[in-house]
Amino acid sequence: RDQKTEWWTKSRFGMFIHWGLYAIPAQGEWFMYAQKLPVHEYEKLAQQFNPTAFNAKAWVTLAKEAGMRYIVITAKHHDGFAMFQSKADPFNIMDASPFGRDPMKELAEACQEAGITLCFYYSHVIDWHHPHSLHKEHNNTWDYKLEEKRFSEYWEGKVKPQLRELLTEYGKIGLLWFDTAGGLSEEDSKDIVQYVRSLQPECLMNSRVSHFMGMGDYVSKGDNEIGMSGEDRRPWETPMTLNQSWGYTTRDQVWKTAESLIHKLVNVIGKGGNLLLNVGPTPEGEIPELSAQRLREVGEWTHRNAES
Ligand code: JFZ
Repeated sequence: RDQKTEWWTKSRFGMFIHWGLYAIPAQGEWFMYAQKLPVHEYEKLAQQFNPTAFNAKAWVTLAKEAGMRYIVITAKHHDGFAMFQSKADPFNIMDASPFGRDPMKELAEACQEAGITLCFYYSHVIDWHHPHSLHKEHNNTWDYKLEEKRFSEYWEGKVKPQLRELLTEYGKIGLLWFDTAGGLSEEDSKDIVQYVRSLQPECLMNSRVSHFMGMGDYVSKGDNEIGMSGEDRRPWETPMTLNQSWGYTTRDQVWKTAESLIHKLVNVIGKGGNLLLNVGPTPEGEIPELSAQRLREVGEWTHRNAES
């Protein structure tokens, strides 16, 4: 276990990216659920999604400038929209939007070139688009009836095939960042871990893959939660945002200062953890300039103080 996670604990600092259709309404990644937007309405966002300013190299360069060594990007968030080419489900960026490019492919290439490890966030339990996804609390109950759900149709028909795509079409993936596993059975939890192992044995998984104890290769703490030194027997990380949301929003304008970010980074790393710091790119495909600036300021500090 130690050897397997070594690249990751050594990396210390990563870039989290929440990017998807929800960038268009610009009210965060829970927009569809908050508005109880019908699937056929939400799908219209895909027809509008054309992030022509997206430049994988620019994002990767920014991560490097910030001193980050890996990137975790939302390949699919709770809205069910795949930000990659998927044969398993047509609700994906290649088939449902006019963009005609696969940003995950472009990021994989840019990361490879720059020596940054690419990782995917994949919402394996919550999926508001799929009729058969089933979560303990946060389901799309406005389009679908809970009693008509057949979870295995979602699990075998979308989740596993899409994970196979992500683990076979984009080269070596550093880790899969799972989330919100509420209601996932122990059997299905073990199944998904086994499945990922069978496709990429070296790929790490975070603890949010399952609510059953001790699963995954390392612990994801709560948002902005900084662990006590020595508290965790396993490697751990703190996921954190620059403001107060994950997906792009125009509403939340409470930004952490560069100074406070550096304090948090030092605090986390000093206690032996990793910091996964989030940006929410715009619908045009750009990391907002204010966020980029903050990351560069943090980077100036990390580069000045890095031992190697
Ligand atoms: C989840 C997602 O619902 C959210 O949209 C975002 O992707 C975030 C990174 O993860 O939200 C959570 C999940 C768990 C905690 C907090 C927010 N937690 O354990 O504190």
